[in-house]
Amino acid sequence: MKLIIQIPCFDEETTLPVTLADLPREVPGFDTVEWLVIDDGSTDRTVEVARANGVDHIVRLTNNKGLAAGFQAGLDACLKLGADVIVNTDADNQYDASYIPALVKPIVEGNADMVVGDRQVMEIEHFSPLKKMLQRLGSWVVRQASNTEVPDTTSGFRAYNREAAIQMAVVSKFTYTLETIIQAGKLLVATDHVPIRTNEKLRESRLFPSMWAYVRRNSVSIFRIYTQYEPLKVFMTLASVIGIVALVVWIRFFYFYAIEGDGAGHVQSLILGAVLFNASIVLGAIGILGDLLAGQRVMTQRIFERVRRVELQLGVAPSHYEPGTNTTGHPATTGAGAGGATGKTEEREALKL
Ligand SMILES: Nc1nc2c(ncn2[C@@H]2O[C@H](COP(=O)(O)OP(=O)(O)O)[C@@H](O)[C@H]2O)c(=O)[nH]1
Ligand SMILES: [Mg+2]
Repeated sequence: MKLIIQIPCFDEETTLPVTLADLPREVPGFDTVEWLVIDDGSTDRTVEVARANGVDHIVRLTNNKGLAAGFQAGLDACLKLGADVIVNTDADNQYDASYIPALVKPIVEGNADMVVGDRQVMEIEHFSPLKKMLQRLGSWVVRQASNTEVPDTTSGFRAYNREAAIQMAVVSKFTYTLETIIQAGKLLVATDHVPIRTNEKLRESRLFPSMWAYVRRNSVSIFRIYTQYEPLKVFMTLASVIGIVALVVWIRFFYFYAIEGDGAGHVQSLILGAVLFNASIVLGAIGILGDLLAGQRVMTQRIFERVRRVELQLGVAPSHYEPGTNTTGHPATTGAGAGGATGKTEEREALKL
């Protein structure tokens, strides 16, 4: 059994050594534990630092593509490098790496496909009350949309087994944390969570430079993801609310028209009711279209999953891959398809190109 610990990085030369120093090389249930750094177009010495600290694998994106894309590229590479389980952690050493064995335990025991580390946000001192509140609201919305019980949905400390990783297809640009949970809830992925601890803060969040950025980006993400996955619920609710207002306005008009005999003085209500009724119909139609698109998306995702399985079977090499410096104890490029040029040749042969 092989565990790969992946770390998405963007300009992390200062904190990466601290994070790597804490990572385990042995975890119960695994024969090998390897480290993979995803360098998302860093302009500092992240890659050199990663090499100097003995990482096994590097995925080096040419320019900055954002955390969600980096995360997805990492998962893909880990699968192609033959990982049975993938752990994701942050480069700023936010998560206490000594909890990795606890994080992977439900997977090793066969009770979960994906495990999310629960930071028990309410107890983190350096989180402001507003951040805690948003965190709770966001987590609640995600639980509603995903039918899972994950308490800390924005936690980046995660473990995925092969099956879970193969099924994940993140399209959000900005966050993968919320979307992967919703997908897990909708796909054949069993989700669990374990309590974990966080370390002292080493630096400010890069993803959210200010509280306002945190509020804005998280609200937009939650709204977008929720409407993407539950369009019928969102638009039908809106349509019903507006439809009811339209009815109330119309009833008011008919009251004056039929009972008081003064319809002419209340034409505005008639017009307003018609406009609202129209809006309600349009929203309902958007809900139906959204639902059709969501259905299409599930089909596309299933196809994507199968393409991935075929790729893994063929041994297609990971893209943007560079071997790291750790060669002690195991060849760094074991696993299906690893090894740059050779992998590519096999892939071409297999595809008869
Ligand atoms: N791939 C990638 N990773 C990023 C980017 N921005 C931040 N990260 C990584 O995402 C993780 C979390 O970032 P951080 O700034 O600590 O945000 P926090 O989760 O709010 O604390 C760290 O490992 C960062 O290196 C980015 O643009 N691309
Ligand atoms: Mg952080």
